[in-house]
Amino acid sequence: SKSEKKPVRPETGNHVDGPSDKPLVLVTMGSDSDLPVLKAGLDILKDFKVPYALDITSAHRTPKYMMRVADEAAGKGIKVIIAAAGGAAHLPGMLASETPLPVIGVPVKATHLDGMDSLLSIVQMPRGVPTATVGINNSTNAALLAIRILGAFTPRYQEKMRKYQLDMEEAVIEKGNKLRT
Ligand code: RP5
Repeated sequence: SKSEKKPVRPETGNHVDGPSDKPLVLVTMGSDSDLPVLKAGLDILKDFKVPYALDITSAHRTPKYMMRVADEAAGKGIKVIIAAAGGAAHLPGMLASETPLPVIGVPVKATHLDGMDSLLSIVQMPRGVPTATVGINNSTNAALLAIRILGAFTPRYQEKMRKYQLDMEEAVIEKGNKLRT
């Protein structure tokens, strides 16, 4: 019957930045309700022309698929994983337990606890399984950190990061100039 039908297991990692580029960053989330929070980070990855893959891997609702994604990511050429989750936010830590890649967790404000639950679930990993953690809903910093990691061994990303920093500096100085005049 229909209710017994198992969902089709997708190929891990669909690819959004042009057919010839292999994704370097995997951006995944616990639920599609996290997607609006990830938008700012995805825009940064697009600006920096970083090929990325997007997926939904719920630690609690699709645990086997999540572990498969974590297991296969490095072999597929992924260099960094960004994982957003809210509430009992086990996704980034569980991914980090199964992949040797750096994992950056984005705590999502999703419950009555305003994201503190997600933040603490992600940041308080046991020794041995590091999971980088950015601020609540701060997918911008997750993307920028991922690009800094890529930049450590890819000069063009490091150069673009330098330019991003200089542009930011200039924008703040300009604002100060306006206030002072
Ligand atoms: C987590 O629970 C997701 O990461 C999401 O932030 C939160 C709420 O998910 P929904 O079931 O309300 O979409 O697993």
